[in-house]
Amino acid sequence: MNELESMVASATADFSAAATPADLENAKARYLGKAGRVTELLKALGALPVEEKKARGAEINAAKTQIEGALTARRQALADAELQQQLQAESLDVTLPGRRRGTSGLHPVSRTLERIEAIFGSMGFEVADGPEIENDWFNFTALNTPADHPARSMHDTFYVDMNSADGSPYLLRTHTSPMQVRHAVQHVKRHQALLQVGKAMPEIRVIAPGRTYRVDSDATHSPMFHQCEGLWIGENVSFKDLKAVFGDFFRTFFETEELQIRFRPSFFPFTEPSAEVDIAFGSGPLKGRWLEVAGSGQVHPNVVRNFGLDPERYIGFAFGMGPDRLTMLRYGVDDLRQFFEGDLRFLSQFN
Ligand code: 2NM
Repeated sequence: MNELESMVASATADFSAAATPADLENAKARYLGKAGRVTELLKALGALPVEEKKARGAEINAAKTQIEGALTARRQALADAELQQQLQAESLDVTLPGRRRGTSGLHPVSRTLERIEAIFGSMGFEVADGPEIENDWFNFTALNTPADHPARSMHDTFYVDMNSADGSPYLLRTHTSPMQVRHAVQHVKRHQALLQVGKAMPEIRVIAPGRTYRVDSDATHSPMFHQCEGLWIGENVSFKDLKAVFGDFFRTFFETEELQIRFRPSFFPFTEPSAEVDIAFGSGPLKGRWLEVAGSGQVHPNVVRNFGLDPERYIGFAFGMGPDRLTMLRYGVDDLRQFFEGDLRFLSQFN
């Protein structure tokens, strides 16, 4: 092997040994760079006699071409390897099944609440909203519930370890009536100008659906449960209107015309007289059985006064029902607790 051949062999070996493009460029510089071996040889040509220059130059250039060829081949090989590595790392198996997003749906009790709102909405009722943490006035006092009433005891009501402005502790609302009180007070304030000149105020017609809390837990009671209360106050609103509203509501809610309604005398602090409301289906698995579905009554004069109205002029009815219970009846569920355990195998059946 002559000197040029061994230089080509050595360059080829150096290039092969270069593991990265940077190593390769360093190796290249040793041969083809400004002070590289090929460049040095070409510079040395100047010192040769003219007749040797041409042949020697051709030999060196042939070696240079071989080295450049080896360099190009190695560059390509390194680039190919890098591409292969990248393809491997970013490989995507398009035959794998896609990630499932899954479908979602409403909680069965939410479905009931939506139905209640839609049905009462179609009868001209507004939907009230309000806080779940209440004070003593809105939850009890305004509703004519006396200080010694058992509902106010620690055994029945969840109290919050913080006092409201009047010095009594905040509590988790035990019914949705406080929303009705808030709504009625606002309504009366809004129409104060009419009332002051003795004109009739637009009727209060509102429902108050939402979460409520009581110290109670078994198959038919959950410490958190839902209520929907209703209130209709005007100058001429009577029990017959209540009966008509309930008839329309329950027939629409349960999608049957064969439905009976009856009222049984009862007692609530906020209504007088008061009545429990029972319904009986004319067909289906519960046919002919009286089912208690609501409490109701004519709003007590003290409560009407707390709304800011004159009970001699304004009168009406209120009612309260349990959307959880209505959901159980509509779907044939027998354990209330299933609604609140969050088991999707149960909950997804309603979607
Ligand atoms: C019931 C039964 C009877 C009721 C009363 C009121 C208000 F705000 F007018 F005083 N709201 N809801 C009421 C009346 C609730 O639940 C069983």
